[in-house]
Amino acid sequence: MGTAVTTTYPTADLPYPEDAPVSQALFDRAQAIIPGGVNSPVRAFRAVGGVPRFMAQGSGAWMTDVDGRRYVDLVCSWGPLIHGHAHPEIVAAVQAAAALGTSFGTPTAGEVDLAEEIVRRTSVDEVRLVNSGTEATMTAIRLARGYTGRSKVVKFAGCYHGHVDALLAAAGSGVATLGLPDSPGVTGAAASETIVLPYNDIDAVTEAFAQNGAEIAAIITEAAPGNMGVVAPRDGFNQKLAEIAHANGALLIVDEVMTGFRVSAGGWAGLHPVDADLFTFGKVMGGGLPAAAFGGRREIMSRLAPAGPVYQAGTLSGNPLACAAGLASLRLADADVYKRLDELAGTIGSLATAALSAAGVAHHVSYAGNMFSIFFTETPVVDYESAKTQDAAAFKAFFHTMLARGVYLPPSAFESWFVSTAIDDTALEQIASALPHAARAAAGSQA
Ligand code: KE4
Repeated sequence: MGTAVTTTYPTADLPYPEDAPVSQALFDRAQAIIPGGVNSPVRAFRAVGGVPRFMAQGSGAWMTDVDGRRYVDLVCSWGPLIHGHAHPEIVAAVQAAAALGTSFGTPTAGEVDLAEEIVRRTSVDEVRLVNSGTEATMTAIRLARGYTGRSKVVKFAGCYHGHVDALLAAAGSGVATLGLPDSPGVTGAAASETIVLPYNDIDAVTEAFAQNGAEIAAIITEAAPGNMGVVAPRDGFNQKLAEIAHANGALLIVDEVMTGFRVSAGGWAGLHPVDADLFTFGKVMGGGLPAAAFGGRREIMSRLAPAGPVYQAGTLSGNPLACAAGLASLRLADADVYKRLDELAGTIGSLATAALSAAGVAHHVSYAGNMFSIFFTETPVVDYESAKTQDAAAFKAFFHTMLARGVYLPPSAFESWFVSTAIDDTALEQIASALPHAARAAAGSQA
């Protein structure tokens, strides 16, 4: 039974040494029996090198690794933890649910409460709870194909919608991080049904529909992509996608797994309404436990089993502990929380650009609400091709210097940074003190 690690490295003793012996020992064991030593590729530090840090505990804005080193967390479990680690109300909700039983395989009140909270916050009529964003997007695609009777799907290069066969073409996130030429194992048949277009290019979408319109079931897009680094949609892009799809008898699926309930109470669509037919959700709505969802117009959702013929199922869908965590997280997320998340993202982005500018490092901070990332390039980044112009060596030097100085960034330049309301002045001071060193390291890598 793991025990919480007490910090043996007071933050005053920064920077941390490059080696991480306890993480290394665990990583050696893990690599013997888990492919790549991790249960999700982007955690493996492959793009930045070094030993992935095994975390022992989190508290508020901080994580402590198994070597006892504390970090301000700017990954937040890849988005879910808008209130930080081990928020007492979320922990209490999970503990109370667990004491009543961990799973029943029956309907429970908590999943109705969570579904009602999602419907209240968004434009969907109905919602189905699942266990991961991948399940949500996979099923939304199946539903769109079932509803339209068509098979082709349009996606955008650099967008990542989970490891769904049909959507692993030119995907972002870990696929981009590892530079994988798509993914072996995805059959030609699956990939042939996918049309990959450059992001933010509405003319390309118009052309694709001119050529394939009658066969296209849906367009799927990240509401505001965070998986090629953060690249906001051009003004009106998402709504134009809806117009083109609907003019051709297709559906628009807006993937809010990352943006949902993070960038506003109603996600990206809460800031920029869009006439989408289906939405997917995840991350924040699970409060750090496995929960995701998809929802949309009643006439489409009612095609889903057992109401309709499109099948989808899940042993642990609507799990009581995940619903308790998600509901607690959403109920805590009032207007002040979203205001604070926006303030923190602005503050940290400004500190980063000040440090990088002082060091003479070509870069720009790219925002989508309170999601943001730093592109080490002079090229304006509007899509995956321009995102790939960033200087990987500069990011690597920057990342490791921040890590050594107690700030945990996503170990990939093709990811979003995430803030939590638990980031207080002490945490901000740690970030602010690390940034000039990291900026100089990035500059040095370019020398
Ligand atoms: P999951 O299956 O990982 O729960 O969700 C897939 C997914 C779907 N849609 C969007 C917009 C997403 O960002 C994701 C997953 N995000 C990545 C981080 N960029 C998860 C981290 C990981 O793969 O370990």
